[in-house]
Amino acid sequence: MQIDIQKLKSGNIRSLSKFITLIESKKAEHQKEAQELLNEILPLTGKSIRIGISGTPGVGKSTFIESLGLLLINKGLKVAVLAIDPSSPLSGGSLLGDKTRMEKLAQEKNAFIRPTPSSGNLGGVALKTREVMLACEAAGYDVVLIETVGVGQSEYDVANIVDLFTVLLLPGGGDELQGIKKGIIELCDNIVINKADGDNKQKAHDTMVQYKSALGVIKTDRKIGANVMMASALENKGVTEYWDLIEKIYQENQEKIQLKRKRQNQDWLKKLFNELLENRVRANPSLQSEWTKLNDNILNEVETPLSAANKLIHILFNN
Ligand SMILES: Nc1nc2c(ncn2[C@@H]2O[C@H](COP(=O)(O)OP(=O)(O)O)[C@@H](O)[C@H]2O)c(=O)[nH]1
Ligand SMILES: [Mg+2]
Repeated sequence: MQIDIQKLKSGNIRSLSKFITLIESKKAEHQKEAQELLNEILPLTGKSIRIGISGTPGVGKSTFIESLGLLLINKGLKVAVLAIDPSSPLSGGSLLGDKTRMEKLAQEKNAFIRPTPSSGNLGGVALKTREVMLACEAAGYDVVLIETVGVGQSEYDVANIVDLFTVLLLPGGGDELQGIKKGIIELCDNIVINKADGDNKQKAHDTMVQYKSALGVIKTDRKIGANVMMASALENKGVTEYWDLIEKIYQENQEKIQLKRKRQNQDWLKKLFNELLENRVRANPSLQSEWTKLNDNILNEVETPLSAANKLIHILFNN
């Protein structure tokens, strides 16, 4: 596939779309080509603000992203929205009232909205999303917003490709009620109590106060911010305040953000090495037959697990 990097760099949508198709292709030759191109564009990447937006389905992620996106466009910024495809079987099909299409934002020429496949092979959901994010950065997007599906392991993976991770919550209701794992709250940088409108305003305020005290006790060096605010994505309230806060966090934490990105890269290297190794192990027939034999030995208690594991390593590395 012919992709002109100069054109990509100038923000040509056709080149960007072609590049993304290449990144998402399952064909080995395309993957190789995509990796070569990604290496080539690396110097053009890293300049965007990378934000993950998470929260249970229906909480208002897409509506919030659309409001935020329009705000950013008005500020003269180019915005890419990568939505982990909610219509996939993984998330149980699309939901009633889903605003995934973000119709108003989609009409803006400085907005690029793209669903990313939610079933990944290598690296899970987030690897492809990360590569698409890099392609968008090379094409000059200033902000990349990633909408997650709101459930499961993919949340953790997405948190590990963005600079700041925001969780949207509904007014009232405990964590379990909202289907939010405690771990997600622990790794997020911002909590936004959405739908703080109509009869829900007071409830939203109470929820905000509760989470403020909960966040205060969580300390981890992976977090950059720790703040809780209210918003109404529907009425476009609190969105400006949210962005002001993000900008402030960026200005004050440049070093931390760069360090976080380096750590993420190292985590990815480790994760991908382990996955590739496992794939090779699975594809190695002599190892597989030996594995079955040694497994029997262990079950029959004629050999220790360490002795068996060492034999497998010998086969794998020929020594
Ligand atoms: N009242 C109210 N409704 C909202 C708000 N944000 C989103 N919604 C509605 O909630 C439903 C789900 O929104 P959507 O953005 O698709 O949620 P997502 O699944 O998290 O992406 C839609 O009917 C929205 O109109 C809000 O701030 N206030
Ligand atoms: Mg959505």
